[in-house]
Amino acid sequence: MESKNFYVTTPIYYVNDLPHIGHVYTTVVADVVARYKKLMGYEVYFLTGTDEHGLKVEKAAKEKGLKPIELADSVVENYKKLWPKLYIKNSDFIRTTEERHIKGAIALFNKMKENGDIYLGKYKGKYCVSCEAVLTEFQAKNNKCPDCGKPVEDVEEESYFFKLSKYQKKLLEFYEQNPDFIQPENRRNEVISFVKSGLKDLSISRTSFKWGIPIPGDEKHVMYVWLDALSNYITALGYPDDTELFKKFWPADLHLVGKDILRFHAVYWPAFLMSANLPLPKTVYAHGWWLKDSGKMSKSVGNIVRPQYLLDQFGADALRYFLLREMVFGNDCNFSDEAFLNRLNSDLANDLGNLVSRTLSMIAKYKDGVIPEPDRESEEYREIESLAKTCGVNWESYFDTYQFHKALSEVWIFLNHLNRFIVKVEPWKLVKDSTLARKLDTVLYVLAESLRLVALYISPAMPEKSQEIWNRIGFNRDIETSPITFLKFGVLEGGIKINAVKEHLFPRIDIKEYFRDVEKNKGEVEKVEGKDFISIEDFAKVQLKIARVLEAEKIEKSNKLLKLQIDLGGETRQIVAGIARKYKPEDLVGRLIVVVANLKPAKLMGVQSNGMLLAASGDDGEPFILTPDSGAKEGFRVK
Ligand code: ME8
Repeated sequence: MESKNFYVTTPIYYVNDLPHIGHVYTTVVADVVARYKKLMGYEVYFLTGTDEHGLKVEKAAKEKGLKPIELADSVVENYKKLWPKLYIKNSDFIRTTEERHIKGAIALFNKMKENGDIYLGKYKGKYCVSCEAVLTEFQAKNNKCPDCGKPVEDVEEESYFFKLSKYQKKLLEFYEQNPDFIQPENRRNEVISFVKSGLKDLSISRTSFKWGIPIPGDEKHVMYVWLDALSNYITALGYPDDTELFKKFWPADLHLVGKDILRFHAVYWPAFLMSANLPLPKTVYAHGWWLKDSGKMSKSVGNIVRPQYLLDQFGADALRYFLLREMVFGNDCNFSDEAFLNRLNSDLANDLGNLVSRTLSMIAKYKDGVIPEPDRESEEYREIESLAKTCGVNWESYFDTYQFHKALSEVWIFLNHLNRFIVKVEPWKLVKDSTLARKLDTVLYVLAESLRLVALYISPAMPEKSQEIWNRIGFNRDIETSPITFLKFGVLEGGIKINAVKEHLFPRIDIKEYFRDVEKNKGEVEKVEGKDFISIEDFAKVQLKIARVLEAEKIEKSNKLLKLQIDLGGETRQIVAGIARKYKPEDLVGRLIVVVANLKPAKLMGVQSNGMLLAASGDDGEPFILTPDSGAKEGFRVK
């Protein structure tokens, strides 16, 4: 019988940089797979974490005047705070600086050594710090890394070596016998030709820097960061101890990686495991790159997409949906705000959001908000039941083969059928003819039941909004722990009361207005980030004043903005502030704040703003309002 456990991992991310859209992508995909498998009855273990050792992190810390562990501690916080905001529910988060990991990585090294696969030698060659990759002279043509294009360093030092060459034949046999091990197919072929071209023994220790796990018995060496990092997938399960977790979840079912690090996972990692007599993971899936303006994102170009802004503006589900729907899993994909907003407006606001609104408003209007009992033998019932079945079968097979964009597009095919079905049956006409009452009941029921199913189908991708749909149709169950039997059409029972909510599930975004706001924000950010000093006269041009909040309310269609009426000492003004994610309107009324009183008036999301509230901004954009010391009064100037 097929085992009902599933172990999925993401790469562990370097702590030299803050999370960006690429890290978000892999982790969202892992979360979606984990949620899907849970829905299908699996017990799931989902691991992510951070890769904290190595020269790259050591150098980044030095540049910032920090100890490596200080840099790691602060960056890790960003990851740990970001994941819950994206509804990412990992089972564990491993850091390679944790004792449990270090102990496991050393045990793996010792095991490989015990089995005769590690020897001491001399390493002379090239090293790419950015990729933390050992390269041959041939690979590093013109002293550049073949993967990232950055300059490489010359290295010559004593080093421990792993007998990778010994595993060339075994690896090729393994790939042959396990065609699903490396996916997608084109990447598999690349790896196979790489291995066929000849494997050299791998240098797995360094003596020229200190930030790493010391080699047992020869502590001037630190462990090669990739041996250290890859072992996280087993150390998190308790390796080398014979833990329940290890027994249950190793070997991993799915290692998700970006194409940049496939070689490490599909060549080195299985060879290390073979050497330690451990079973090999079932699949390593390499996805493509998110590109910006069709080019690679990079810090030096300054085109890295950080998720925080999109997340704040449009919520986790919109971002998750976009990432999954837009990218063909395995291929590269361009990231653009236009594409994001178009998906939001057309797929989420129009196709899905409108269907929810239309269905529920008809049930509210024609049936007093109670879902009617259908005629399960009728033509309408059968028609929609059969469409739902087709959708379900395709959805499952696409999910099982990790074709997320296709799985979602199947659901949208179904949604479009439902929208056309409403136009065809014209419920607004049925309601006028009492002989057609039964037909109207069936039509309304099948629409509500389809929404219940659609919500379940999209729940791995959109955990928040799918639950919201269930709540709105009055199916007050926890979608995350939904039993597999709920994936059948006809589960909803007539007689339940819907929760008529007026707010749109996904408000439409005015794209032109959005770009106007973004342009303006960009200008402000550039000004603030400019490194030039300003004179006291320049500063004096900014009128900072104390104000008291008189009224506060949310701005419709925005997750981020609040409209405030403030008292500036005799003068009442309206301003708009981007603090809604953290502060509730009622908590602000009566508070003293600091505002820029002479800022040029502007419109944000169509609402007039005559000043700007001051707030400190955390690493991930979280706002912290500034408040004056007690005794300060409305209208006081801040200088
Ligand atoms: O490589 N598009 O960490 P890392 C899509 N620590 N995905 C992207 C991306 C992009 N533009 N940029 C990054 C490391 N990624 C090692 C891993 S694992 C034992 C050690 C994603 O912080 C993608 O998953 O450089 C890639 O593999 C990962 O981030 C690299 O993260």
